[in-house]
Amino acid sequence: MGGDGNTANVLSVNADPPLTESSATRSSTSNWDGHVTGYAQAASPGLARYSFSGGSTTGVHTIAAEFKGALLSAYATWAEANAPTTGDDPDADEDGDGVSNGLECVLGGTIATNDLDKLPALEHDGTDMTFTFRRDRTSKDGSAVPTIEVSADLVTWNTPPSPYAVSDTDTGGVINPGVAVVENSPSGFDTVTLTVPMSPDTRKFARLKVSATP
Ligand SMILES: [Ca+2]
Ligand SMILES: [Ca+2]
Repeated sequence: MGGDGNTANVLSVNADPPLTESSATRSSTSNWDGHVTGYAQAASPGLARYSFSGGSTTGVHTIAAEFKGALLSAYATWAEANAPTTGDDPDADEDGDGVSNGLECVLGGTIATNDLDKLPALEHDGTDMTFTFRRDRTSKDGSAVPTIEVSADLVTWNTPPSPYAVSDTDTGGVINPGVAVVENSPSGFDTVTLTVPMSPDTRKFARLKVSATP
């Protein structure tokens, strides 16, 4: 948010994301009584303009203005804090830790941490393949959607029933084949586990994809 075209009598604020509601009040106690004469939400998104009249232009006065913007999506909120230069590209890797921005949003990564250890874990027990990761619960607003893809040869992916959708809500126990979600376990995260029988394949692979909307 920054000033735009300010003059002695006009305060303009250009906000990104656009303002949805604004108000201005005087916080000094004397000269500004009655001097906030107008407020206009300009046609250009996010531009709010407050007009003032009269009063001394030599004194120091404080005007308190409150601005309320549209809520950022989960991905946009993550990117604003953790990918200031590459956030528009969910496939980019802002901090170079080997985990893409979209994946970091879902896995709870940050720009300040190496998040390789948050990538999914793959195990085979001879009967089943399990693929597990923890989803940051703050990512669940549809702006960063995880799916799990399975392959028997690392060449051909997504032979049905792959890809597997990941439920936003608790699925209540093990699903085989399919994706089980245990909400808020551990706190702040959902534990997501895909379980699929190995048969009839001798090898099986899985990977996590995130479709993120900047
Ligand atoms: Ca990264
Ligand atoms: Ca990181």
